[in-house]
Amino acid sequence: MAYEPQKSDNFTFGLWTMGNPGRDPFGEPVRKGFTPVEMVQELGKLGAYGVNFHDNDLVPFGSSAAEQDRIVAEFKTALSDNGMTVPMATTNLFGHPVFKDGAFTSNDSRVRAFALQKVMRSMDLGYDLGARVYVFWGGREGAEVDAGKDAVTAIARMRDGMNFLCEYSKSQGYDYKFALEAKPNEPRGDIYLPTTGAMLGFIATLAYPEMVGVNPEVAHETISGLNFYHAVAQAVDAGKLFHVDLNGQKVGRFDQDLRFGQEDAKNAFFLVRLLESYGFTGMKHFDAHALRTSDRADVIEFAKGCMRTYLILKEKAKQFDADPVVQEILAHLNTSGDAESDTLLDGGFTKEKGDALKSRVFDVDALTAKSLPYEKLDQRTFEILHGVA
Ligand code: GLT
Ligand code: MN
Ligand code: MN
Repeated sequence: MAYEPQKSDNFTFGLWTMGNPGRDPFGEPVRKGFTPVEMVQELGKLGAYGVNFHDNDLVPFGSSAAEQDRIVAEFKTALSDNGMTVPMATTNLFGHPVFKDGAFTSNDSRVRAFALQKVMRSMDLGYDLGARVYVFWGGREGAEVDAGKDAVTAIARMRDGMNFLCEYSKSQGYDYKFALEAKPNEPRGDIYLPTTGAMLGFIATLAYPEMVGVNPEVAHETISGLNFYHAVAQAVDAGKLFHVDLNGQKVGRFDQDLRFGQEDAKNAFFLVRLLESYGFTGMKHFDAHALRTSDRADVIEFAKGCMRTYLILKEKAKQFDADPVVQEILAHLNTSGDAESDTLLDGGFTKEKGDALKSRVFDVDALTAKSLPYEKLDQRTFEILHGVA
């Protein structure tokens, strides 16, 4: 069947995605969320590769060691019975009231220490279940009242936390890769390190930058009107795209976490084309949930839709790249220039090249006159996306 997910597609879902019961800040749950075991069963049938979890998605906060052992054993059985894996794990450092003013960035060193303890324990749990990517989404690491927290100190505390945990990972012999997930706001008024680009800058300041990359999310960049395709491109260029959170989002709304491709199909298309053409081998994680209006049957349709949309866009990317009109325009756009300029630009600066370039005379009118048929290209893109031959 066309667009049927395969294990090799590396599609994953967080336990909190199909587990979402449709609660929002204004209303109570509308459905019974899928339990971890139910999710593993359903997603196994649909062809997903695995599931990801926060410590407390699987083991409720405050569980005893015996309860944890029982839950984990049952979960492991479900994973192996359904051919599913856990490629990524993370820590819930936002749900419990103790983290109401942040975890790593809390002004209270006891809260910061408790956060580290929670992450270390959760890293142990995740590693035991097979996770090799560890995500950090600092949902509460922010402020509404900047008078209360020094923002420079907050970033330094974030760095101390990450460095501590890198050391912990190394000391345990874990080969975790850490993936930092940015978000500009929600649940805090402002969250520190609000974009993927900010995260990339922060990573360069860490003690073990090679261990740490990013986990960009469509919705998080889109909320503030940024171009997600561009954000991911920068992560790819930096060799830092360790994981990606796919979903849908309208600019300027609350964090909608919609089905992948539900909004802005063109941006989703360029994203998929980017991931495919640059050979992204990590997990494509659908960090989304079904609409509050959905019942459980519709939640299954939501999960199928996320994966199906990706596969449709992957096929569209192939069509786009093979399309004669697109090829002709791209060839025109990319074959301009001349040998003299190529020689000057290739290999970087030398004193001779600098001198030659400074004295070169350009025919600026000719450069300006080159046609840029972007109207035609964008229309063709639209037609390919909408199935017009
Ligand atoms: C939460 C958030 C997501 C993060 C998850 C990982 S939790 O659902 O909205 O974007 O990826 O902590
Ligand atoms: Mn989100
Ligand atoms: Mn996410």
